[in-house]
Amino acid sequence: MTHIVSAALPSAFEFELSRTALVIIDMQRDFVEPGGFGASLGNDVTPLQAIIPALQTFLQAWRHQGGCVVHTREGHLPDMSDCPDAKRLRGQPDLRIGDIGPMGRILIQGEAGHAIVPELTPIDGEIIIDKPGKGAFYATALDDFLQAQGITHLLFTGVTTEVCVQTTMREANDRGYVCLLVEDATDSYFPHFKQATLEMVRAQGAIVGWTAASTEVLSALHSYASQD
Ligand code: TIU
Repeated sequence: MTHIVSAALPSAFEFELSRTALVIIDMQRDFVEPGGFGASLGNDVTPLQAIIPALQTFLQAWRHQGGCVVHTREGHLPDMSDCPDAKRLRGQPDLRIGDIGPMGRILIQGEAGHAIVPELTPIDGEIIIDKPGKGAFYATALDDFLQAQGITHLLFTGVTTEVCVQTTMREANDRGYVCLLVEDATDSYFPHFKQATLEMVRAQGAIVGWTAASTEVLSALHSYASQD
């Protein structure tokens, strides 16, 4: 069954549900709630919470259709052996990675801040990729998992648009996946960075991928062009 997102930019985007995964990047308390990693960097994190309802609606519809779902979480082992000094020591954050904050140790696996927000909690059968980097393919089994599932197309959502989402989308593009970024299901601490990312991924005939609103993808999901 081929679904067509006619309103996608820069052109119509086609996908088959059985070969497409919804990738939800780093919807963790550490990025969207006060007291976490995002806030420690000096960001106002609350605007990011605005995408949760659209993302939740999209996730529920995708689940209902039986689509593959991948959740990612950025974070480090408690002994921080997977956190390079180049990452831990940069900048002048209020709290560094590994320091104790109001949601536990910043960006450390198993801590309260590392958890995915309750509205988007993974359910049985959905894979969770724990990643030490910004890109979800670096030092993870994501590519192997997607290959084993026969996945060729990825729908990207989550935070932040120009950091972990864009990095992962570029990694995916180079690995041969056809990518679409869901415009209202991703956000940045910097609105102009989000806008720039949307524009740069779809420029030059979708040099990195396509973009579309969640409602456009969902209406394509509920209709199809042809039946195999
Ligand atoms: N700081 C920031 O904008 N983002 C990250 O560090 N990680 C993710 O984007 N998930």
